[in-house]
Amino acid sequence: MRIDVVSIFPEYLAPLELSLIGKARQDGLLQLNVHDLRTFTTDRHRTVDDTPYGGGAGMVMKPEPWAQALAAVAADRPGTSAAKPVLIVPSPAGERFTQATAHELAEEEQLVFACGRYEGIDERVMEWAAEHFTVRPMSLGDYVLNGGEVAVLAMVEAIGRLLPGVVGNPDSLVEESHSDGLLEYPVYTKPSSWRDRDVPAVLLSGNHGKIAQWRRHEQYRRTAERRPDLLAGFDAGALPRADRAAFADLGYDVVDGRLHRRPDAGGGQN
Ligand code: 6GU
Repeated sequence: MRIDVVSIFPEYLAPLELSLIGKARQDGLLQLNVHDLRTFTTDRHRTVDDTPYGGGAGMVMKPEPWAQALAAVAADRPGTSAAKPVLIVPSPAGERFTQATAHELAEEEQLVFACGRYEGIDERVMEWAAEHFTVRPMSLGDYVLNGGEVAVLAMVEAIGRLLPGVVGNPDSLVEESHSDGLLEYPVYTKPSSWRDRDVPAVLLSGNHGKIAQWRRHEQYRRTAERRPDLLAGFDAGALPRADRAAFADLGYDVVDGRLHRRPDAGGGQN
C-alpha cells in the first residue's frame, strides 16, 4: 500500500517512523510519504489560509495550494492502476471512522490524507478532488482536534496494522475489541495472585471450552456496561442457551435474533 499525507506540520507525522508502522515501512510493506503543503504555495509568505467568506471566527485553508499538492500526489503514482486513490479528509464533520472502515481502506492501493487546520479547507477542494479521488471526509469521534494530523496518526495505525505481514501473529487481529462487534475480554498474566487479587480460577483450569465461554460472557458483560450501543447491532440469532442466559442476567432478551434491554432491568443507563 502507498500512503501520502499532506500537512502544514509534516513533523507531526514523525511517530509513523516508530514501532509496527515504522517497521512496515522499512520492510517495504507500506510506502508512506509526507508532504509539506507550503511547498505548493507560490507567494513569498507561503500563505495557506485566509478569512472566511460570510464572516465568522478563524481562518479557512485556501484552495489553490491544496489543488497543487493533490494534483502532484495524484500524478506521481505507481503503475497505471484503474482505481482512483481514496482521499481521506479528517474532520469532526466527517463520516465515523470505525474498524470496518479500517478493513475497507486496508484493501486500497493508495490512500491520500489531507490534513486541514484552522476552520477547515475551502469546500470547493473536495468537489474538485472528486475528479481524481474517491473523497471521504472521516471523523474519529464526537470531539474536536486542532487539526487532522493526530487523526491521521490514528487512522494510519488502524489501517496499517491490518496489512498482510505488519502484525506478526495475525491471530491477534481476530481476538481484539471490535473484531466481532463486541469489546475484548479482560486479560491476566503471572503472578496468579498479586496484591491479594487472584486471577479468575477458570483461566487456570485448563478447560479450554469453559475458558472460551467465560471470555465470551465477559465480552457481553463489558459491552453491556460500557458500550450498550454496540449490542443493538449484535447478531444474537444463533446464541447457545448459556449465552442467552448470560444476556438475560445482564438484562437483555433475544427477540427475532436481536438483543433488547428488558424495561424492568436495573443498573445501566440504557
Ligand atoms: Cl478526523 N479531525 C479533527 N480535526 N477533529 C476530529 C476528528 C478528525 N475526529 C474527531 N475530531
